[in-house]
Amino acid sequence: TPASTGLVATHPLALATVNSPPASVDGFVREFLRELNFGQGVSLQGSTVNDQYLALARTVRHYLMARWSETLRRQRETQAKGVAYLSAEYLLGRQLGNALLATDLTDIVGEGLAQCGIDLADLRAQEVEPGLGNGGLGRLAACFIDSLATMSVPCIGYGIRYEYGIFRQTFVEGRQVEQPDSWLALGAPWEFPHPENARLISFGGSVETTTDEAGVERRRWIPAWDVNAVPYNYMVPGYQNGRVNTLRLWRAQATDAFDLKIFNSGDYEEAVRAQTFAENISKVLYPEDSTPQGKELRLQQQYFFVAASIGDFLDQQLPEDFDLTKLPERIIFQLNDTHPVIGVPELMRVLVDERGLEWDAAWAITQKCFAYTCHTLLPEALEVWSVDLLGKLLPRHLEIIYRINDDFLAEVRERFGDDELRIRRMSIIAEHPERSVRMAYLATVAGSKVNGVAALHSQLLRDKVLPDFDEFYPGKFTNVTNGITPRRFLRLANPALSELITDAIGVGWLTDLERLRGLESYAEDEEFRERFRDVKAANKRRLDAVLRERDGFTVHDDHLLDVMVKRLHEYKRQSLKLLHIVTTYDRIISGEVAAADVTPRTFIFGAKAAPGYKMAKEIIHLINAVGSVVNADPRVEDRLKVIFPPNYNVTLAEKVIPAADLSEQISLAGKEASGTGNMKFALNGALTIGTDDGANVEIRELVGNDNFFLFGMLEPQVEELQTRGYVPSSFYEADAGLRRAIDLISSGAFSGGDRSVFEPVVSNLLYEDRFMVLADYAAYIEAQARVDAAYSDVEGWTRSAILNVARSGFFSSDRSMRDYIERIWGTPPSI
Ligand code: F58
Repeated sequence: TPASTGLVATHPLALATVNSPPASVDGFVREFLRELNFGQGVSLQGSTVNDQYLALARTVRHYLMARWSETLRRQRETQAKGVAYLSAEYLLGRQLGNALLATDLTDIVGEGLAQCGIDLADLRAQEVEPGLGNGGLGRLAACFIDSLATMSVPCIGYGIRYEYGIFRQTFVEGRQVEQPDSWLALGAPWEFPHPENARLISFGGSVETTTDEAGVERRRWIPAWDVNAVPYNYMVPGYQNGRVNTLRLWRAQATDAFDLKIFNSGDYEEAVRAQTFAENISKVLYPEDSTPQGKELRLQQQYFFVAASIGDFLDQQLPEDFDLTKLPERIIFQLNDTHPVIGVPELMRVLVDERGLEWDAAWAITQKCFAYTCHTLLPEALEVWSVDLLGKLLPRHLEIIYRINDDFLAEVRERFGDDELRIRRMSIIAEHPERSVRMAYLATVAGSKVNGVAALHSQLLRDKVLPDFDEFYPGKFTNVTNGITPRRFLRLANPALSELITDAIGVGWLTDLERLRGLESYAEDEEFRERFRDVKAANKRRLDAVLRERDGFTVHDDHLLDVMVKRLHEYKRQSLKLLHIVTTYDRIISGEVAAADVTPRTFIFGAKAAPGYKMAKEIIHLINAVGSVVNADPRVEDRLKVIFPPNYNVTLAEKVIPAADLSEQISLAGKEASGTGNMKFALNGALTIGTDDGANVEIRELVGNDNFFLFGMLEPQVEELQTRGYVPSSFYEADAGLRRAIDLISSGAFSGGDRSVFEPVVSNLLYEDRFMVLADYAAYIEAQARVDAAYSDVEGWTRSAILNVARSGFFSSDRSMRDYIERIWGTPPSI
């Protein structure tokens, strides 16, 4: 509620909610200089690039302010149903370019800055991206909130304002070394902190039974310690549509009001210790990309942001007299993976303990207010919390979870009788190896819908991961295939291609991406194909400039650019890509093929490994080692280059993807839930070499078999080989090419003759190979030969690349949002 002074405004300017600066070059320059002088406190002449960037960001923000204020006002007035997207991660990427695009100010700002003697590009380059996510899951959240704003759907994104985002990766002698990501150090011009709206979030303590005035027994949580959650608001501008939604990230701040709590709880030690560490809660993003660790701090983070968000929604976004039984008509809390699932018992606690609702009424509301998105198939990635830990940190929530489980299992018994095996399988509480809460099960029981992130993934989720639940809850499971925002990943990242597209099919495609279909006929237009190739070559030169300056790498614009960028994980199989490189290299140096007959290729890797993931780090080391040897070998000069720029992030992705010819999507079938990089490449005119996995399946269906290089086992074949018994060394024995590649690595050729260095990687492949790299090797090499042949037909390749762009409209996150609205949320777009 806005603070009121009780005075009545009479000045005409004071009557507008927000006064927008004029959208003209002069208007901009005036506003910009005002920010520089009075915001930064410097003269233009005395300003640094950082001063100028901060002043520009704040100036651009001014242009969004009126839209934001109007969006909030309208929402308060209409109380339209909206989405609260709950996500522990938002991998936003740089904000400036997107804000300029949303306000259509790029030209005015470029011109105004030029008149001040400043190059807009220099200021863009000054921005440090907020890396508040690990990879696909965090980037997906960022794409979704962009689309919702652009489609005028009411949405609040809720998350954590980590002081340190995903670590900055450096290489020391080819090995990954992590550095802290101090993204806030030079200023944070996009955020609006609101310490006055801080919320108190409690932890620990115990639960007691009390009797209320009506003589009814009620459970009451007596927490031991607490922390303030301070909201930081960020604008989420829609694309040139006058709408600005909100992203609200919470920062933990120590409270000083703990003396009384200590008194009450008597647990002095815990209270003091926890108080000291309270601020650690939003200190750093966990850099684990697939195996969640059952660390207490992580559970604290999860509860911290979810409790703050649910509380904020109920107390701040709803009218005071709101009838809570109508909550499902007003909001849907979308759970981005299991990280926010503790919100389920939290909403129950608030409704029952604080708002006095009966359990059944509260449960009926809760079940309609949540929906759950699963992002994985790896069993080790399914989050569980030990009952000990959960009970210590959130004793009342544990009780509530037990009650939910009891009621649920009673229903299961009613349907299936005392089928103890089934009951044990379906229980939210696992008994082994230790008693723990299965968060995915809790989310499935509580959620109105459960969705996977690509067609194949959703099917496997139903068939393999949660089959009992699928049987028990017909209609609960659904699919929404992921998407990517074309604003950032086509219009901003690839302005040259965007212009070419608009030249061909006119405007309008950026918010209606299926219109790219109109490009299909241009695939047959020779002049268009030439222009398309020119764009690709220009993007390679742009990448060359970026990488030269950044890391000293060069990119040739006449090489096939073969790119694998994603987190380093064994299931994604960077080592398969590596075996292809080593094989190609070996064939040349052994004289089996003439260098001149090999397609000139530059291989680009980008990948961070979780700091504790040993094997992933060994593979990074091996990629760098192979790169050093190959790049220095005159026998393959100008034919093969391997480059691995450190610290792959959204900013670098925006430069790499538009330059790529070949997109590597080579996970073991049945392991990659969806992938979203795969979509970005196709949309930017790269052809995919890929397995039948995740969203690759849908990409291939859409772009056509002839424009996609499929290889490898299908998921059922993977299953079958697993059951039959997979012996990786038998593939080594049977394939001479594979043997030579592996032997070359073992020989020490990439480790200065030291055979021990990469021994762990080699033995893992030969004797374990959980993700069947060796089994798919031959098929992969054969598919790469198809790539070479196709690439040698310049016109044919260009035709395929254009068709990839033309047929990728489906992968707009706008479409994903329409699917969520229709299949899960039931939120009407509001204007
Ligand atoms: C990814 N998951 C999937 N998890 O692997 C990918 O296939 C999918 O396209 C993407 O989600 C979006 O749906 C992923 O990125 C994480 O990073 C989690 C971070 C926190 C710990 C557990 C993994």
